[in-house]
Amino acid sequence: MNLPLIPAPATASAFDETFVLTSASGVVHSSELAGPVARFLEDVQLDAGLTLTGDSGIHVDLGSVAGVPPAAGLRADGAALDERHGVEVTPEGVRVWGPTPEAVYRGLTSLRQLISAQIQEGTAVLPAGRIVDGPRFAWRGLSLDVVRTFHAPDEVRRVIDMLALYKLNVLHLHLTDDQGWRVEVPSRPALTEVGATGAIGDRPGGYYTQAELAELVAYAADRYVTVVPEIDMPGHTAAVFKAYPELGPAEPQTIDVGNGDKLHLGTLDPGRDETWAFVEDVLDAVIPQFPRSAYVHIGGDETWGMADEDHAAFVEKAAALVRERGKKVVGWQEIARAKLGSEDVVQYWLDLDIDKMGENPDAPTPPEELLPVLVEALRKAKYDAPKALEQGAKLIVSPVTWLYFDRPHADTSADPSQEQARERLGLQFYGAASIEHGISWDPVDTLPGIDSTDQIAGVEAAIWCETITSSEDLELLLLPRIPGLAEKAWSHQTATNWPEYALRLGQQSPTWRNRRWTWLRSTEVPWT
Ligand code: TNX
Repeated sequence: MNLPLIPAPATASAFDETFVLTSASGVVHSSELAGPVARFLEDVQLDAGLTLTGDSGIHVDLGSVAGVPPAAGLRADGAALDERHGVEVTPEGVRVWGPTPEAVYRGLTSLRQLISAQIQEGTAVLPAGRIVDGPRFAWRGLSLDVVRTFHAPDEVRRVIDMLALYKLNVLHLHLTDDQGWRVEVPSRPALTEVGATGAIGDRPGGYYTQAELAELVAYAADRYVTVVPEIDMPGHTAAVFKAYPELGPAEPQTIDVGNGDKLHLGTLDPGRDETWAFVEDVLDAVIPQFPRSAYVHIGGDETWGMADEDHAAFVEKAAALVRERGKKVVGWQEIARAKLGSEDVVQYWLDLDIDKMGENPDAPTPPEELLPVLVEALRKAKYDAPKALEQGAKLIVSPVTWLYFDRPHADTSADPSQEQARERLGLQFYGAASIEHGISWDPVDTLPGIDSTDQIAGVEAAIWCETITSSEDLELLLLPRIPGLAEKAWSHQTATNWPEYALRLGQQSPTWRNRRWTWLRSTEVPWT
């Protein structure tokens, strides 16, 4: 059955009847569901131009759901909440139910998608049927680089809207990097006064004030999305050294990588007391700004030129400081080279196999001067995820091959005016990837050492913004890839059939048009 739903539901059955929804319809609900229902009404208006003014037709209630397995993995908010839900359409009306307001919100999200796909002149003829659904993984996210290009709060809200529409529930904000520092730390004012001023090349810098972040976190929470902060350390800290040179190397070194961007070789030094006073100040200021997140992401990636023992010492101490503050630790896969606890989470990203690169004629070639650095990084990276699993940590699956949305698009656009941006966007040395490629994999098969969903905390894509200069650029790489991420992170089916998926994907375009989102109008997808 081809319901216009992404991600595909766990179970769905259809009857030969319909229910006709018009602006005279409305939602009947109890007071504890007022939040999800208000969101739904607003979203149906924005997605489909339908204002529901009545008080009958859709019944929403708290009720238990059976028949779908519980989600595997970890929730970023640390809560034990159930997202399983049911949606039933009969000729008499629609019923949406689940054991928690969040579960009901996910069910109402399916209903939103059904309405948008069926609406014509203010009337949605919904096919009768019954959906019982729930996620495969509890952590379903997107990591957003707000450093290389600073994205204003309004743009971040658009991204949160995209995540929520596809039942994704984590926005991982990469808040700090070499090119800029984007979060306020009142005890260290130079981080934002000096460290926030730049981005890549001559792009404007910026940062989120505490008030702006509070609004973003609340906006996300209203949509059942948890914002997880990343403070990247001990590498990727050139913006820290710009603000506080005494924390950095005496002579900071860089390698030019083109496009106005540089690789920075300096790292924070775990042997210096000033380093730890700084890290504590940062954690004390940042953690309270993300009250819903049970985790702090400490980065830990690409510490070019740092001795392995120093890196491990840094990670172990930084992780201990996070745990002391009542939060759990997540970090890029390199943190697995340190001693971890079983509650720590490791984000597996580097699935490029250096030994296989020479065998593949299509494999991209990295810039010459970066080659030695990359070769060394990739050789060590092979052991990270296995080491994490050995230590009892769970993995967030974010492999470059499948989930780096800063790969160029291989699909051409049906809109010739998009072709120039398409060719310019994404890091060329990753090689271009098609939308079909993006759904041709399964999270459990991404690493030889993973043989069960129990080893996986969740699934997260990453969008790095070296090549992105505007919101349109950002959205052109995010869409239509975000629905594919949701299909892999939520849906229990381990193989997705491309022609069937492409039909469902094509049915998303009316909503995207109404929302004024930019997306790659791939010639491979039958957009409606
Ligand atoms: C590697 S992924 C990085 C980022 C870059 C990205 C480009 C990771 C943990 N570090 O600093 O932006 O590659 O795709």
